[in-house]
Amino acid sequence: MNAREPVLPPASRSARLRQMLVSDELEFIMEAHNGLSARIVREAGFRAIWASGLAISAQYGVRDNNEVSWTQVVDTLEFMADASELPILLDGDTGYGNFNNVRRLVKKLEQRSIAGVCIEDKQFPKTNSFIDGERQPLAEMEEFCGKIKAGKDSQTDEHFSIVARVEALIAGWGMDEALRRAEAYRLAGADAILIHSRLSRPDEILAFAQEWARRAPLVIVPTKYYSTPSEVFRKAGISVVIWANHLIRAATSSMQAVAKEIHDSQTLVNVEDRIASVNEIFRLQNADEYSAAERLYLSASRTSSSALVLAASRGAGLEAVTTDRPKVMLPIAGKPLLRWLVDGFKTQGINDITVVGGYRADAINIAGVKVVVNERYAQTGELASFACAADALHGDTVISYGDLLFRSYILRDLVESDAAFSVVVDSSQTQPSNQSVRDFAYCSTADDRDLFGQKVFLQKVSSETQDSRPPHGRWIGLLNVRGPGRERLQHTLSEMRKRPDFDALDMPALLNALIDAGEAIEVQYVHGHWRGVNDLEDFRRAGDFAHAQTPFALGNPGNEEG
Ligand code: SPV
Ligand code: MG
Repeated sequence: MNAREPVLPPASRSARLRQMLVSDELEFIMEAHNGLSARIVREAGFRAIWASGLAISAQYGVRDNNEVSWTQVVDTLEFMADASELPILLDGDTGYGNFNNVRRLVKKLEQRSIAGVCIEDKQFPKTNSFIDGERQPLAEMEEFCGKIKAGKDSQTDEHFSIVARVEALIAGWGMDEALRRAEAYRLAGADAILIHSRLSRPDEILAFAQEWARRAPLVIVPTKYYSTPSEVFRKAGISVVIWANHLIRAATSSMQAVAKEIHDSQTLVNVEDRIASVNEIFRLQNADEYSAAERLYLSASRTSSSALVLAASRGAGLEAVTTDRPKVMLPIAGKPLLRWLVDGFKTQGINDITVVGGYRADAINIAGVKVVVNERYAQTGELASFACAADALHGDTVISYGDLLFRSYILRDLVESDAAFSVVVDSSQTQPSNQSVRDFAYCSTADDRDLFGQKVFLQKVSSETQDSRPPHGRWIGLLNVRGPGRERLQHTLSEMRKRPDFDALDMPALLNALIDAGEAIEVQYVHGHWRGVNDLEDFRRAGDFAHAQTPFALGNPGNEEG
């Protein structure tokens, strides 16, 4: 390129359509009737779209008699334009009224980036040309010229095209009338002439083209004379061929066959491999772009998007009640322990919930959760269970033991933390109260109401209390991972996987490894208000705690513990 040549912006849609009309090449335009078909036309390689009146009315299940209002057509075009960057030539029927309606139509089309409109010289309301075409009354020629002039005068985009469609051959008025009208429309300002025919051979179209002698671009719709080789059109000097209705017809025959097959066989098994996959639909809808945007924009929101619940264990000390189910499925105040937890997540807007099961994972039947199974649960610890789902983590995630009950503010405050890592520590538990209590937390500062608003960080989690130094509380089994914390957590986990003792490790080992790797884990202190279910005594008391969380109207006995 010459260094002094200006860099031109990509041509507008209207400029591209105009270029197709005036170029010496034979161009092809494909019908679309909604956003999805518009995208499919683009992906097939076409350079422009015919927004067919027949196809748009058909996809609404009504007739091609202006039963779809013009504003409904414009709304449909908006979806088509959004779904495809291609120029769209609207089949504008008769212009939906007189010259004034054409002016308003052009204005609205320009506002929606539609590249041009084709109007036909019939009367409103129109009927499709292939239904008793010869009986259809034509518009008065002068009146139609007025519509063309009005449309051209009202466009603000110089490239917007108005194609004038001559129906004289369809209506049986003969070649001379067709030529007379085409010339009048050209002189009125039409950017191209669409000459239509209902014959199965192209003879009258070719005769017209010869007489016309390229006075203005010529557009044809060979629906009826479809067997004519395109080379014939090229030689005849046709500018644009419109394939006018083939996607609505393809969709129709495909839908008819599939509906019948499913109805008759009462199964999906015969059709699944013959139809577009659901993922293909997602792709056409540009679902990936949404996910990327979500990562970009929603990560700043204060809501964690997902939760991971560790629920692989049977529960030491709970063998008597867990022969047929894992601990998380024990009934607490009328519903499984895991249901309490899941409901708690949902209350905070966390709906993407994964549960890692192990022992009797088959018995985890909680609606609204994904279950991942640690098949080696009997030989492995918590960390190996976590690792089964850790690679799939995305977005902000709360990682939770499965045997927790807690007051809702605990989770709310945790997910509102801005920190890459944050944990909940109960400062009321600094002494081993029973055999199973572990996960003692050592923090940068002890819990102190005067500290309100100051940051406290985790230094170590240990199952042993250190004689020299009492712990500051107990980690209750909730970890929030936010923003860039996720990848750092995954990295630390992959390092730990190399350790020979990996199978024996628990979640505190992961917290300690993060701390050793220099991560700051923020502590959110609580003072009670939660329960773990570690043994039969916990199980018995959990019911009272859970009852206290239910609304008053459900018979809250009001004896909350903790
Ligand atoms: C349309 O596609 O709606 C057309 C072309 O107008 S035809 O149906 O052939 O008249
Ligand atoms: Mg039409």
